[in-house]
Amino acid sequence: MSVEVERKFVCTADTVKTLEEIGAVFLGQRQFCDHYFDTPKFDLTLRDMWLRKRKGCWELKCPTIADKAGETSREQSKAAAMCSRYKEITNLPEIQLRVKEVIKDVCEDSETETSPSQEEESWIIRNNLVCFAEFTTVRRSFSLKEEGVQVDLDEADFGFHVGEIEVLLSEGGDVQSALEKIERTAGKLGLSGDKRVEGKMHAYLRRNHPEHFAKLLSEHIL
Ligand code: TPP
Repeated sequence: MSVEVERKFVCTADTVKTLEEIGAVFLGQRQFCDHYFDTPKFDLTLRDMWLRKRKGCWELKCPTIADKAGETSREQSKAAAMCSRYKEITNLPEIQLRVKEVIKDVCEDSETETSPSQEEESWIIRNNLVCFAEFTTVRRSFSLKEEGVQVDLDEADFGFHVGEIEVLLSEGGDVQSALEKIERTAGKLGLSGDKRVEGKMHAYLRRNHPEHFAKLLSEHIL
């Protein structure tokens, strides 16, 4: 399990040039389609849990325990406020356990022998999970090697662009130093502004599920 610390930013026509100027190395471009799942009552996302299938693999993003990352100064608090921190779980049995903690299986497990893909399918059905969002992203990735920071420039197929500065930590890793690396990178990129920038899912829900979007906003999840 890893923890992703990231700051989203508005990507402009100059971003790639600036990345080159500050010595970022282009890692490549890839394309992926995300399918996000939840119950019809949105039991997962209303708990800030984001279950998706990307390139055939299941991933669950869920909140880290509410730690304050030991912020001691105003600058540190501001850096933390600009960033999000999520646990990323990619091990399917662990994902199924986490989901089960939230949603009690609607039907009992069947006794019949099933293949892994059938088991996956029946897990989705048992938990009444449905796909509520599907979109494709073209991602260009850059690395700032000396900082251990990755910068992704995402273009979603519904006409939305966003940049992300991110650091991946193993569980229990140094969040404060990750925040500092992100803050330094944001400075090098000349990012100003002290408001969080919305992500792809934010923009997708605003357009496609306005009622659910409003509910997530009122619960301070988005
Ligand atoms: N990002 C911010 C800045 N605030 C939030 N409350 C969330 C995300 C909530 N959230 C956590 S994971 C997730 C969402 C909507 C699903 C998409 O994650 P995102 O980091 O936007 O996409 P990725 O870079 O993993 O493709």
